[in-house]
Amino acid sequence: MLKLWFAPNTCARVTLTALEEIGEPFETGLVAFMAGEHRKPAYLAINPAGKVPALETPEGVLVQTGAMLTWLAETYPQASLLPDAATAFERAAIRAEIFRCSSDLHPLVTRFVMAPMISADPQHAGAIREKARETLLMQLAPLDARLSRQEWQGGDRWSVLDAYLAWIWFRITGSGFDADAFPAIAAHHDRAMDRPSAQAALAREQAATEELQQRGLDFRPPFDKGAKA
Ligand SMILES: N[C@@H](CCC(=O)N[C@@H](CS)C(=O)NCC(=O)O)C(=O)O
Repeated sequence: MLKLWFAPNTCARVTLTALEEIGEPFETGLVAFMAGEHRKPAYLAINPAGKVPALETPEGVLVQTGAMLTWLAETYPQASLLPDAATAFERAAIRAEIFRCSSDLHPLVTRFVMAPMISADPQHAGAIREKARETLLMQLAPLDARLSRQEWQGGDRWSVLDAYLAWIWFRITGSGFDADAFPAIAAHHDRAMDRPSAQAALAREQAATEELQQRGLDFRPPFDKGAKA
């Protein structure tokens, strides 16, 4: 059986949503950041990078959200996790959207949300956050334009690309990014979170959050505004 290592509110939500969308039974393992579990040998044996998510599969452990999503999409084609693609170019264009989320947007999310953790000098946090905000404005503009013309990232059908963008939007608006700047992305986020697989992922996160709270290990990022998921 598949096992996803995760923590609530993190990018692991995207893979969690993909697994819920597939609908096959899977296990989860909760990583308590506040207890430093992601830096302890037991978890480093699963992902030596000390990050979530990590997916245990019958063939071995997969790390990197984009790798997990493409593996799940190929392994469970009936779930149609990614947009249809008939040619090598179309498949590459879909990977470009995954890389956009994992390589361009996610690092900006980290800088915007976790600015005090990026530099050893706390005085740099404001500048880091502002630069990330400016770059996010530039990078999200074409996505807002696209989503004002079409319902989903891939066209007229939901895919995990939508779950990925919805997580990015949740994270930055939860940290004070102006949601009014991109009304089409804001509306897309709400559509994406209405999906039963997204709601099921949130329910698992909620249970994990309650477990962490009971252990006194609930994690809130520095600029958390408590945005709705
Ligand atoms: N490129 C990785 C990024 C994973 C990542 O940065 N995960 C964050 C949570 S969103 C994490 O585990 N951070 C803890 C740390 O870096 O100490 C992916 O796409 O899966």
